[in-house]
Amino acid sequence: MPLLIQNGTLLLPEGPVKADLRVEGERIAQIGPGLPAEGSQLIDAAGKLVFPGFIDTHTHFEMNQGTQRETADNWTTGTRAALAGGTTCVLDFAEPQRGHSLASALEVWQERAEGRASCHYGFHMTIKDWDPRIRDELRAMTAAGITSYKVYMAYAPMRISDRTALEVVQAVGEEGGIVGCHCENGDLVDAGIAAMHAEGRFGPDAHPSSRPPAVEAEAVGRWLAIGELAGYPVNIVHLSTWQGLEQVRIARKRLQEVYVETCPQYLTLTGDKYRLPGFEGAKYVCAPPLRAQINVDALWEALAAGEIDTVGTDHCSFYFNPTKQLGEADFAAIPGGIPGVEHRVELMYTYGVAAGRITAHQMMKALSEHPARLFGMYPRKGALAVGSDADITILDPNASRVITAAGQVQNVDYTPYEGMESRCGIDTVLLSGAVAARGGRVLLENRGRYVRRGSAQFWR
Ligand code: DUC
Ligand code: ZN
Repeated sequence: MPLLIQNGTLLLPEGPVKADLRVEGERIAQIGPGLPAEGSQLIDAAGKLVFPGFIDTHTHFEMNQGTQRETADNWTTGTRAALAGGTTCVLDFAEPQRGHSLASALEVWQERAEGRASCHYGFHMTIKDWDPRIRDELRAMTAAGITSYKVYMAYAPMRISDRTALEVVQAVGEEGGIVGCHCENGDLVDAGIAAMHAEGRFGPDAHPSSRPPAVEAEAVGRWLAIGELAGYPVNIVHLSTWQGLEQVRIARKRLQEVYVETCPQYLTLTGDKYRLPGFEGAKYVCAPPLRAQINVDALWEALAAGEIDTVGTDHCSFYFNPTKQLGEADFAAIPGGIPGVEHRVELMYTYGVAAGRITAHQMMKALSEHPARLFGMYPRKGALAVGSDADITILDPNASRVITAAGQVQNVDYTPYEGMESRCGIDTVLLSGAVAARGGRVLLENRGRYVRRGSAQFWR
């Protein structure tokens, strides 16, 4: 039976409009005021905001940071939490083992996700090794719908040289894809950790001191130089500092095309968390680390000014007990990463839209349209438009609640957002035309499908 969403404020590509929207099968069939109700199942969206399903550009489900360091959320629990929180599609990072092919990673990730995912999904591919064999695999990756990649400037087992980064950006650019970079200078991080140890600092409060803003800003500047020399647009993942942002501004002044992602944690939390009593600070250990308030303000301003393009979570959940506690004697051994896939939409609405920092339309762009464009899914996803997939999130701006670990769907024993206010509710989530979640409760599981993505669609 067709489904009619009535009287909502629809976040269309051109702006918010009060209208109705009809879904037939898995697609949006009609948009307009006063659509006839006959023969349709009705959803009353009066007073609510109707968004194209939100896309999380950055998750790590079933990721392993070494023995006993498996993430708490797997594909079943992570995508269930995403859906409960209003996210209808996630882009997760597939990672080949060192010396293994990209195809092997794709196969593993497909196997893990297929039949278990409750929201739609695609994969970015991580490049750790670079040789003619991997280079030759890019064509097959494009055919399989993988058009985005990630390289690391930090982490000993992953980081690549600047020369390799240049070659990767060129090769992926020729394929019509985009490369994102984890911008932290790995050598300086190693030096920072060693300096903390030399000072006898082994607790979580040493974590941000070991990788200060300059470590990110230097890497952002270098990454942008690499992008400029390669002659293709590049992406920066999880930007966390105003100094890094300044590097982006310099690059854009020279007319370089660069895209930027930040995360809810860098927009809503600060580095004070690392000074919580006992080992509590470990809950917030992620890389890059949480920063001082000046960065939070700068990132919001940049989002409002259209300088930041996407907001993904970097969801990488580890149990506090026992996993984070593996680093009790040394902050450098705390598995890095925090959960967020379930709370991103509420946080962005509450601390962005309801707080007057960004508009609902800007939120739609950063969480839905831009991810779909940059990662080759637009307008099938990321738009309320006739013919687009009926992945739809209806948000109630009159609801409120307090975020707690006790009330969460994601499979982890804490949330970094414990006790924070949410000034909205995830009312109804449609996945491919079916009501899949309501009021934060998942109604339909395992309906997620792989999204075969096309070329990046650049707009800058
Ligand atoms: N940062 C984290 O904190 N965890 C996973 C990967 C990353 O870049
Ligand atoms: Zn990440």
